[in-house]
Amino acid sequence: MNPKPVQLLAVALLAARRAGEHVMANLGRRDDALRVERADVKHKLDVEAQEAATAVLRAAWPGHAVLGEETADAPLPDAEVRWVVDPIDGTVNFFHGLPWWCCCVAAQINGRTVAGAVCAPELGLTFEASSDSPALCNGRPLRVSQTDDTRLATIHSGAYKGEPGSQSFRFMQRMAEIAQRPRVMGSAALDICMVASGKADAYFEPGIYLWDIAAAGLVLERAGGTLEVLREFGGWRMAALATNGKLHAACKDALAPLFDRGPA
Ligand code: LIP
Repeated sequence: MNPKPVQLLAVALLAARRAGEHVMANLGRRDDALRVERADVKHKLDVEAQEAATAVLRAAWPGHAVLGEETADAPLPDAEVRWVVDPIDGTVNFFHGLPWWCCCVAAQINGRTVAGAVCAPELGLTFEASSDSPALCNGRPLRVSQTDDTRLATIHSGAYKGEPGSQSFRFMQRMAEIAQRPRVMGSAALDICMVASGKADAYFEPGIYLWDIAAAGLVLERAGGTLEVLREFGGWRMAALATNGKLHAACKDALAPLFDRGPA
């Protein structure tokens, strides 16, 4: 018998908070990178924060599988419950001293996300949701915006970290063309949580990973929004569209022709 979604949520929150506490206790190590790449940063605190979150998950349910960004290439045990961890979403922001980053922990049962926690400790924000409980931010209910015209919408996006000046920009340009204003903030999870909060209207990224969006995606859905994977590219990488629901079809229609020219 699997744990109930609200039980999984309680542990997801604890794990995300522990990861965030570890990072906050080491803010003086912002430049302690393992590798500074052309379009990404691999940070020692990513590894350590994932270890802090995983310790909580293992203590609760040793038999569950844990998929973490820092160990994504490792073989995953066969288990009905899979935890999905992004220890620092917005690592490049963190490395540069920008507080717009978060720690994400989601629980999936047979591939369906049933609990999610997004903890942004430098912003003082914790987002949470389960399939049996509402989307909350710091304990207060969330609701998506009612914006139904993209020309009045803020649409967030991001660039795939695989290479600089990537193919992502043609997708970002298209979103900018239909939006009131585009936004590129550097954390997919926080972008999606802003849509859930009604403070953004849509988010799209042509090459994003499951750990970036799983927890925030449930928060969005429980706040009345829609998360859709438009393409899957293997290796947990996908093109994902998150909206307030009212803008979903218009955003999807605007993006469709671009996919015919190949992935980001
Ligand atoms: C980041 C995402 C962001 C994307 C970056 C990167 P990370 O995740 O949150 O939306 O544009 O390329 O993938 O690497 O900081 O966990």
